[in-house]
Amino acid sequence: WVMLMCFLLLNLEMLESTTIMLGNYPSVSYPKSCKELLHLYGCLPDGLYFLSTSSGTSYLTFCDMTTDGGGWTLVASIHENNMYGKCTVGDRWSSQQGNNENVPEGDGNWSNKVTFGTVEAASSDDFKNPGYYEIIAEDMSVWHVPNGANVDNWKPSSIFRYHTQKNFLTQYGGNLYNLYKAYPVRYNAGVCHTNTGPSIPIVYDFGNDESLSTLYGPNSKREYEPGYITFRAFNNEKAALALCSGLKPKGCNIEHFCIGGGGFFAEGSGRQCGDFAGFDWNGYGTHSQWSASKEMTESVVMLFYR
Ligand code: 3S6
Ligand code: CA
Ligand code: CA
Ligand code: CA
Repeated sequence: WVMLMCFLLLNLEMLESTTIMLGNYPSVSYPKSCKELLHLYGCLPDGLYFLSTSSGTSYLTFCDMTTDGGGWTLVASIHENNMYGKCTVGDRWSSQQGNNENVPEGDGNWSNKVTFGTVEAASSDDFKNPGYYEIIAEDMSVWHVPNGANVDNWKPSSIFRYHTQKNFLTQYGGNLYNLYKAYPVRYNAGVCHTNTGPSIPIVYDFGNDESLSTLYGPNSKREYEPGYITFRAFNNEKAALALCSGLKPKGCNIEHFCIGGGGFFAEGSGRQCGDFAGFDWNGYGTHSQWSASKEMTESVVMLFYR
């Protein structure tokens, strides 16, 4: 039944947006999230759709309409454009202003309303849309997608995918914008262990506990517990890291397996400042000691809300 309905609905191509007349000026508004959109139509394929904010901004983004019932809105991607550039151009999720103790929050994008990028380029550059701060969501899904992959290949080519399932975002203001207001990604705003933000259990959609150890370095394996997503943690030198994907830190050398961050990393004279911090500590893509694998280093981290 569901399959048949799905087929019929998709073939009707009944996707139309609502047109509201404001005086003589036509203004178009779309659903606020992929979840709302899916509820309107019952069944839709994965792909690009228009959404609107409450203030009337329309934007195109990707909806995962199938994983675990679908309704997942892509709100951000974290892309490392130059692993050798340490807090240089393109390090929007840490700092583009150099490793600098006087700029402890770096670019501040985890907790502001600055948007950047386009959905079509979300695997080739950083992406952040208004949904990041506008949508009130309950759960998150994360995809690690090879750099440069085309939209249709994002899901099939992902090297790691998972989601949360217990509405954790409700406790943190419904989105990452509010979560990071409460847990600032700022150098020296806390210390390792004591001030670690929430660690939320995950359900794997592609990959497992073991595949994490093929993505992060062998030394890192001793410093984390797989099966979680962790928000805002500090390393040994009080550098703030924004997101630890797939794990909960146990040790304090988290710069090798957590991403995003503030604007200052004390260890190694800034050798670990940037969107993928210290993923290349023991060489680029070597997967030896603390270094992540080449496939992890060259994959973008996509964040979805539902
Ligand atoms: C298993 C080797 C530990 O070596 C340490 O890692 C070394 O003392 C530090 O300089 C280095 C980094 O802090 C790793 O993050
Ligand atoms: Ca960089
Ligand atoms: Ca970047
Ligand atoms: Ca370290």
